[in-house]
Amino acid sequence: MTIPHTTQVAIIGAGPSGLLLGQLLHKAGIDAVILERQTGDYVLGRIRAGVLEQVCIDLLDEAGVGERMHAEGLVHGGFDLLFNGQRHRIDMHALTGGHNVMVYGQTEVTRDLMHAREAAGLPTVYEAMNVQVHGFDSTTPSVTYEKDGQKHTLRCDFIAGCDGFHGVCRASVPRNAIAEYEKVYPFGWLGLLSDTPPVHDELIYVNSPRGFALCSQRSKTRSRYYLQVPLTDRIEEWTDDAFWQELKLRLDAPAREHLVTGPSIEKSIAPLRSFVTEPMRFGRLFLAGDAAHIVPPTGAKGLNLAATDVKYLSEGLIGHYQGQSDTDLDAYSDRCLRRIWKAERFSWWFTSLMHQFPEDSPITAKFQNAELDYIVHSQAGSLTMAENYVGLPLDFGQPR
Ligand code: FAS
Ligand code: PHB
Repeated sequence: MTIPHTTQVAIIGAGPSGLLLGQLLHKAGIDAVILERQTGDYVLGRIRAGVLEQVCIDLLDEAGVGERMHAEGLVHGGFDLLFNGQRHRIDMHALTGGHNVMVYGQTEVTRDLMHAREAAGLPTVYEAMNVQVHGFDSTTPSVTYEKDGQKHTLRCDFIAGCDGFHGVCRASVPRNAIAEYEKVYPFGWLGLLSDTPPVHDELIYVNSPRGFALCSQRSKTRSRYYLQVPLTDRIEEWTDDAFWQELKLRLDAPAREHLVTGPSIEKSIAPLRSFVTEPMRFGRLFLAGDAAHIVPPTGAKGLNLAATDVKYLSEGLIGHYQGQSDTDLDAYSDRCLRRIWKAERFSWWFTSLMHQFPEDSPITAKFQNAELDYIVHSQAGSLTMAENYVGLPLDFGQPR
């Protein structure tokens, strides 16, 4: 494939943000080139999110890549909270007037988007090295990169920084032009993927004196489990047997009896942080997804926030090219941040409610159990959990 040296939108990163943006722009007849530093297989090999909000599902449908998701994804109307040895179901479907979530792995979302891009013959440069962004404070930005030892320049109208938390785009913004808000949690999540049937037909979030655990899934035959572990833990220290043993110690009797263990096909430890960049626009450079914000995965918001950023950014770019109006582009950052901060607050709150913090005194566990007991026995408490988990409406709290 011949890679153009000029395009309308240069997208940095072929994760879900970059690929979804590329697909929505293509649908609107807007040219984009995606530059990705890894190989496609490497991107697919990163095991991450598992739960899609309705807003994300609708966007994937709008992008024309929802067919396999609807065929293979699992619609969940609720999830369980396990604390004090008791399991309680949050009935999201009933509480929110019919809203659900879809269990469909980020790997599959990414695969569907990659296949759609390939099928449309759209340009993606994998293993693009030393990507650098230039002139985004002018009307003629550009991106330079190296591929197979050759240096290239891509001239463009706009740059979409979809390059994740460790990307180059946010790092290229002058420090005096950006505010960064961060909270790092004193523990990590040890995740294990196994080709074993899920322990339950819905997710189980566990607050146990030994630490948080989560029983999730990817299909009826593939499960995803997480354990809270100290930041000092290394993956080499965790054998599969040690993982299953510890998980059982954090579950209730029914789950222990139903748990099917087996060899891990992936195992990794992820750090947890809350992080937000303000603003998300710098002239002709727009940050989207993990490039601009990170949530602790407890609330399953990371991928879903990325999708909303991309929705707002695609609307802004389409308005620029088709409607000759920059109103939506100018509103991009504020629209995203209004939604981002509410998801950040929910993710922080849910993380604080479910995890053991090293500095906590015994009274904190009492507070946590009291709050969980209130939530599961209060209509208002259960509703606040449910409406945040399924995702607030897109126009929630937006100025009229
Ligand atoms: P990504 O980080 O997915 O993609 C960015 C892409 O940019 C990558 O492919 C990277 O290689 C590329 N890139 C970076 N620097 C570059 C450069 N200089 N040049 C070119 N390309 C560059 N969310 C949930 O909802 N639930 C979860 O359980 C969950 N678990 C997670 C576990 C881990 C370990 C991590 C890191 C994140 C997790 N997340 C989870 C959040 C995750 O799903 C993100 O929200 C999602 O990947 C965001 O997608 P992107 O914004 O595309 O960023
Ligand atoms: C997952 O399946 O990876 C998953 C599900 C829900 C979460 C976090 C991760 O809150």
